[in-house]
Amino acid sequence: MRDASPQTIYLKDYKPPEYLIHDTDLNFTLDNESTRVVASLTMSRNPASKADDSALTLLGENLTLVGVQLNGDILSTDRYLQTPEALVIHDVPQHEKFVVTIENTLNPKANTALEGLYLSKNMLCTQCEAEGFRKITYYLDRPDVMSRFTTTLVGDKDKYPVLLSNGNKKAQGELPDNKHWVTWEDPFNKPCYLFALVAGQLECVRDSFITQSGRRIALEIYVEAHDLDKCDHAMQSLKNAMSWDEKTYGLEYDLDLYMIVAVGHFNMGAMENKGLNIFNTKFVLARPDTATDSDYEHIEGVIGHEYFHNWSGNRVTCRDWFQLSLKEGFTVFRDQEFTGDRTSKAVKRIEDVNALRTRQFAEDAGPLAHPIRPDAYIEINNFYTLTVYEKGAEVVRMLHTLLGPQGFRKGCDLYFQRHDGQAVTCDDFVNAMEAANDVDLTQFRRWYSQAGTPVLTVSEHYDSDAQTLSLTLKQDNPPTPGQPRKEPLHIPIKTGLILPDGNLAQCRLQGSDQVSHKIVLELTDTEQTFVFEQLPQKPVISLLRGFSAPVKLKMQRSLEELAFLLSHDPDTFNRWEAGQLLAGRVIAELVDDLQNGRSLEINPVLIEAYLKIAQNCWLDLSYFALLLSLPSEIYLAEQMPVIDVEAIHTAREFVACQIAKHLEDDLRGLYLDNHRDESGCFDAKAIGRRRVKNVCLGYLSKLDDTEIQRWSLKQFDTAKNMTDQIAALSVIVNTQHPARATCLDAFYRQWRDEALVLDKWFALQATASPPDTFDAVERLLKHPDFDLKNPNRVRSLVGSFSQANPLHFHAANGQGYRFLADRIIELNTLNPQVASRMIGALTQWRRYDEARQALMKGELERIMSTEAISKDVYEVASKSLA
Ligand code: B3K
Ligand code: ZN
Repeated sequence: MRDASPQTIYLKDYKPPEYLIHDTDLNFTLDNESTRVVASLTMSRNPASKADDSALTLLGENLTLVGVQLNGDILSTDRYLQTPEALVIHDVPQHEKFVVTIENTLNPKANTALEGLYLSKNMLCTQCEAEGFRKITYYLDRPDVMSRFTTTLVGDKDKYPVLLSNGNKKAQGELPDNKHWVTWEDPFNKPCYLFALVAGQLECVRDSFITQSGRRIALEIYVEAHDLDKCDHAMQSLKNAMSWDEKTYGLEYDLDLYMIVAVGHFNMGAMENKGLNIFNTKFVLARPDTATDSDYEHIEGVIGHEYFHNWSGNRVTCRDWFQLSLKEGFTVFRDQEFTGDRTSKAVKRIEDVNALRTRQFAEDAGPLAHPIRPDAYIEINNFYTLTVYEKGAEVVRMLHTLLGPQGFRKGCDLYFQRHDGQAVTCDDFVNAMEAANDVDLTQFRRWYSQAGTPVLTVSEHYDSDAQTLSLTLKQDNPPTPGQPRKEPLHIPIKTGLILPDGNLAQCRLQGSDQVSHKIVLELTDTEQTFVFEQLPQKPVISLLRGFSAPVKLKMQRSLEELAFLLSHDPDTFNRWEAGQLLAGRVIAELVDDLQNGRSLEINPVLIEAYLKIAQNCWLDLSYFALLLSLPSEIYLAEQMPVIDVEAIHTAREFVACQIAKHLEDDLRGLYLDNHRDESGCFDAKAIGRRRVKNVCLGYLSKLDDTEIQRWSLKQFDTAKNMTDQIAALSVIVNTQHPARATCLDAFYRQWRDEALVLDKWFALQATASPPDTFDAVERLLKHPDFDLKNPNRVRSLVGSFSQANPLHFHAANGQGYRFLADRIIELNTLNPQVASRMIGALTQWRRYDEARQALMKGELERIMSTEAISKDVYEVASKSLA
């Protein structure tokens, strides 16, 4: 245990920086174990700062200081003070510019936290966001200090033939002893979290893009030689993103060069460093036989996300880290729309809402709940959360809904125009939206400061004499840690009224002269009644269309009404949602039967509804595949007051078997119709066919039929693309297939040299349902290809098991919890960021029965007693227990 608990940082304590850094001149002499950094910082006092301290405090961690100069004079050690976290230089000039020069060394190889400058295999690379730059040199490491960077890299020609940093290459040359150097200059002011360097033996794929104003941008993707054949899709995605941002937001790229480097060791997905994005290989590399259709989509989405940050994040950045959602929520919204436009809007929206409702809603209801703009943190890396990112994107989406696409675009234009080159706040973003549209968003701002998911309770009353439908909406904003009482929020609710013949009725709202088939109700009070007029027939209400607000909707619906919406709602989201609610209700009843010792019987309404879906003709096949899919165990668990993982699993399996039995002919027909040899094809139809086929195979495999077993084996053996191969393997692993062991082994031998595919092999076994899963996970931990120092591998085994295998992770004897806590304790010293991410599965302990609660709490307490506990782990574990 630490002696004192770590310090909490508060938004209310924000003060402008005391000093500014105008120019940052960096010189690196690269070495895997001892890199030398000379930083020359041209600085001055910040006139906006009220402090009057003549000392300058620069932050630095894990650095070996060699020397300090002020305006060229070497400072004796009494002129400065060194602490474990800072370098304080006494008496710097107060009225004129001055230059501080610092020389230090650091050890990239020892840096297993992968923050700052580190080694990924033989490649040197950096990750500075949020506060990693201070692990490279002493600096004002905060986003509101923006500076012009010039970077010179010096290194051995054989070890580091490629030397990259931000901006444009200015000069290069040769040096004695087989060394060379390159100087990079970034013409844009930037905070140090956007700094990057990469050095190593890399190969490059080149292309170019002509902007709307006619400038040619060089595009370069750097990978290891072995991966050169997996870059085409990433390059095409980058070009798609560049033209989408021009078309949708009128935003053009600013430098002459855009570089992406793929590295195998990376804590997150990717990083938007100016002109030099560094990516996890997972979001760059793809070949039809190594990457699934979903991988292809995620790659395009993440490439888009990092590219869009060039404006929403880099040109306009955050004043402080509390404002993180300013760039992340907005950029996630932008990437969601991009992917929706590139693939299927309906499917993308459903996938995003699914992720939000399973993971973010849990976060918002648990001990770590925080607003999208948090007001306190211990370790900022813990706040790169689903709330800041995904709920943040929902908040931006609500602005889009309230202002309409044109109003929203006007607001964005004004935001970029006002704040280009600045470090600003979430309020500045909303201010621009208000000013551009002449609206008052005072109440809407509460979404930024209030945590928790609102519960929306709906009641309706149809008056056939008056021909009116009254809709009463009530919002409840539950208390969250530190926020016992909440104010009502401004909630946009997209609504439609569906007539018995399936057509949309005209909405005539009392007190408004607007008449339309679609309407946005704006709920601003705790309770409000909306009256629709001139309705001779009682319509079925379709509420919260497109999931227009991140809320939990509570509405009494009969199964028949849900089946009606599933057949008729023209809103693709609500149509799918009706099916999920229907299936969810049926499964919940079965869970109740199981808990009360009753025998299980399938509700025929569900079978009829699924038959209808299967027999309908669908244009968007990926959407069709989603309609056919049951809600996940994790989603079902979210709906239960006390989660019963075993009953949920059994009930859901029972329903899947019943669907397979009753729809067997249709499912077989669909499988055969959609089973084609089009492995290199990635158009919507081919992807959709693979999805439909594989959902059908999943159902059919529940039948325990030897012919179906032959189908899956054949699909596994002959698949030329990863989507089909892994889908077949998944079915084989999750059923009592006689070829299970052989197939797993064959897959391993086929792919042992492809790290990303091997990750899938680990993940598949970690998420399997057969009873021997835990033993397999323990065995895999000792597998020669398992490596606790590689975050992708940790996520594929430890992350998948704890976060995506509720049945086995929550085993009643607590072995899953113990396994996870042991890994977290090991990771605490190696990589605190990855360690603290893994705690998530234990944070939700209050949702389980008493016995499990005690076991989970016990493990959290054991984690808390870890020696030399990191800030990251301390914050999440202690708040989980609080
Ligand atoms: N901005 C980075 C995330 C950095 C995380 C630091 N712990 C990637 C992104 O959101 O685009
Ligand atoms: Zn981002």
